[in-house]
Amino acid sequence: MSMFCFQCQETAKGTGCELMGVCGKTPEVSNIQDLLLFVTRGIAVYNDKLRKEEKASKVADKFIVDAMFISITNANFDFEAIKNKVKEGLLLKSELAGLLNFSPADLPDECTWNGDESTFMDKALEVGVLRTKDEDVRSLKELIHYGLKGMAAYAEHAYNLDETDDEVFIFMQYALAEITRTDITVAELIPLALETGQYGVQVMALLDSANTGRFGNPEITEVNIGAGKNPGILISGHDLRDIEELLQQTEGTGVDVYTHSEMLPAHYYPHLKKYKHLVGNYGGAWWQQKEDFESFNGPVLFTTNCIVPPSRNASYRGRIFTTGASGLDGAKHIPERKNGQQKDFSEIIEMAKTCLPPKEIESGTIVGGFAHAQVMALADKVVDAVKTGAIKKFFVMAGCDGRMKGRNYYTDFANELPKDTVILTAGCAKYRYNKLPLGDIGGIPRVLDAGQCNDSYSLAIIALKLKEVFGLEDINDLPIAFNIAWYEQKAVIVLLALLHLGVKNIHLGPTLPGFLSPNVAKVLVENFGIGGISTVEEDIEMFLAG
Ligand code: SF4
Ligand code: SF3
Repeated sequence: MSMFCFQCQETAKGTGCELMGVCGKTPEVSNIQDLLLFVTRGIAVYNDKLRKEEKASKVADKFIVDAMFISITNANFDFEAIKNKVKEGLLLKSELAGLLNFSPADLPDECTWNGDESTFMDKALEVGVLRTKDEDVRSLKELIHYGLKGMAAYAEHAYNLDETDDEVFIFMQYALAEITRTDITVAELIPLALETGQYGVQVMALLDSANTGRFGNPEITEVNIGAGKNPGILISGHDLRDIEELLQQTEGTGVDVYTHSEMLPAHYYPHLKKYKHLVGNYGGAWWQQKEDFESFNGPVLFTTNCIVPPSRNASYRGRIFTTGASGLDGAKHIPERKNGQQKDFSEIIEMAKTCLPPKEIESGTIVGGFAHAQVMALADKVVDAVKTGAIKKFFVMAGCDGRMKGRNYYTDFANELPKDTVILTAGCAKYRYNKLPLGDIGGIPRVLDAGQCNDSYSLAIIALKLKEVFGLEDINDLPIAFNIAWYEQKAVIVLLALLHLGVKNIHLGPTLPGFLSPNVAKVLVENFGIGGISTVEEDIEMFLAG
């Protein structure tokens, strides 16, 4: 075994990638990410202790968030960049150690290890997931770890929009410190996992306020999926500050901007859709990028996950740029903002001018923008439709898309749902059904897209408001079923957040996480009614009966 990773839904054989990541992550990258997480946990322990002396470091707050985000599935494949981050982390760790007024006796290995570069790869092999021998403790520690990675991603986007929440940083560091403990028990880890969900809600609320505060509330928008005549830049990932700056810098240059995958919801925000050269959304979900990028013809900018490493002969290889937590060896990385200046996208814009316009691969429009404020503006209509029986049930089908063949289930499920049901979606899971002609119910589209995966928060807010309107005691008494698709760790924080909000009977597919040990899975089934998926027919029958 040269690596071990089981953090995503596509993990090899459903149990773990051991030779090479199904995602394309090499053993070297996987191991250096493990080392980065190890050093990061050490930083968290120190900062947690320094906080008690009122000396917590803001630099550490940011470093931890960056490092966790870097290790999310499909975010960063750049070995050198991650190694440099480890070195930066080691320096920061010893700085923090020097700030403490006392020398704690029982520091974990995460704090005391301070190897030089020549020892990195040997140490990396000791500190990955399998360092925890007990499979239930390992399962819960990783569940929390993955939830924290999702939390870090959302905290980073909010940070980029100048919004932070100290409580989120404090919890993240406390939880990371807790999972360094070798004596921690299952009984302690279960409540910690649920508490992670509580801060998951908090960080999604923070990001919602950062996004809507700067860009306005998402509104119903028809998004063009065709192509125009100008050369274009395709922007992917989740960071709205990046797309805003790209739009500002491309204005008047004759270069159009298109969104890909999780950047689609940028079109729903008033202060982003106002840019006339934000022309449309190009292609499908992240895993279709190989075909989409070939035909796009212009440069592609990744602001976050999900990157699929291009093959050696991919024509678009030299057209890929990364920024933020994302990285890919061989791709140009656009550095962070400095001294209040914008990121400099000029090289991408100059490249775009030399490229052919995108080839049109489809035409028409898709509709979205049904985040909480917009749905609440339609509340009377929605409530009436429920009261008259025109809408019998809502299906929350938020989450991620992925390559697995079995994900056709979600297309079939959407197609087969009775016509008096409405799908509430968020995240790239929507690409399995957002171009189907599913119609509407009295003017309410049967697929209501709230936005990115973090906008699952909107779906929770909508559910809580409906609970209030219908005077119900329990969110589970609403006519809402949860059939969530997951892939990477942002879906883990969304799941933990829903559990924290008291949502029961969530079905998770296309397969249950490989990191859940049988005993941990049993706890989730018995206490929260979590289940997998079966056939479309059986599941629709089960959901409609429930
Ligand atoms: Fe495997 Fe997923 Fe880890 Fe990639 S992220 S190495 S596919 S488990
Ligand atoms: Fe998709 Fe990667 Fe998860 Fe933000 S872009 S939802 S998979």
